[in-house]
Amino acid sequence: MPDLNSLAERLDTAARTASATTQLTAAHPDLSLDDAYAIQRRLIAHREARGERVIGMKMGFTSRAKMAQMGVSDLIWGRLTDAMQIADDGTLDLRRFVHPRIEPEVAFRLKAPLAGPVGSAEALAAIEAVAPAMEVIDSRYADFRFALEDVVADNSSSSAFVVGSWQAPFGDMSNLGMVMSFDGRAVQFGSSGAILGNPLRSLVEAARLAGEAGVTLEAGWIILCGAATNAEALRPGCHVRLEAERLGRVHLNILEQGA
Ligand code: OOG
Ligand code: MG
Repeated sequence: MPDLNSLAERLDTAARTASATTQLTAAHPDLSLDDAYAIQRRLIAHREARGERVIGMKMGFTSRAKMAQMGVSDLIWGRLTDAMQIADDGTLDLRRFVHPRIEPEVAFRLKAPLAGPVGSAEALAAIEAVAPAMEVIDSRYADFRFALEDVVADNSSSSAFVVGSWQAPFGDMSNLGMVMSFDGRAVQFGSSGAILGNPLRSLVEAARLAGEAGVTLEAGWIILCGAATNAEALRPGCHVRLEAERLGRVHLNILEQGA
């Protein structure tokens, strides 16, 4: 039986020191998905002990592009803490990460709690606001390679995120064009429809998966619905912009190395 506490500690150290570690499943091939979520919970407990606060949830592998890019085909989730949020047009120092990538997403902010099986109408009624967002993912595993259990234990690679201006949810969010650019050059483009057909569907799945784990999506929480396209490797000095139809723009500046 693997020692879940020590595995959580290993991942916490890897994240804090920006140094890659080996996949947990290499030494523990029978690690279960339940074990992986238990490790994730312990990993986040270390951060809470250092004063961080859970402010939301991220969904992963909600698009075919992401599943194909990472060779995984199950929905996963992770926890967002206040320390992970960067202000719109803020600056990020890549030295905090091992091999960070960025991806275009849609974010919801909740005005009512959600937990367990809910329908689309109930999920929509719980949304206070919607915004364009980008997630910075950084696997703590060497070469960004992992099995499903590894990535779940590693908080589903979540590392940082930036959210644009919030607005009230509107009728049809199922086919909004999204263009992510580096220094003005488009590097990824897609549609919000790539996210389970509609980002609203991702919220329904988030409530279901959270409910299975005994977690409630709380009022005020931010839910990242998952990337609409592949992730792009970040590089020093780069200016990243996401432009999303009807949702607007969100920006992130990457610090020059040595600055
Ligand atoms: C896992 C996280 C996936 C998404 O939006 O699909 C994810 C990874 O790709 O390392 O955040
Ligand atoms: Mg993501």
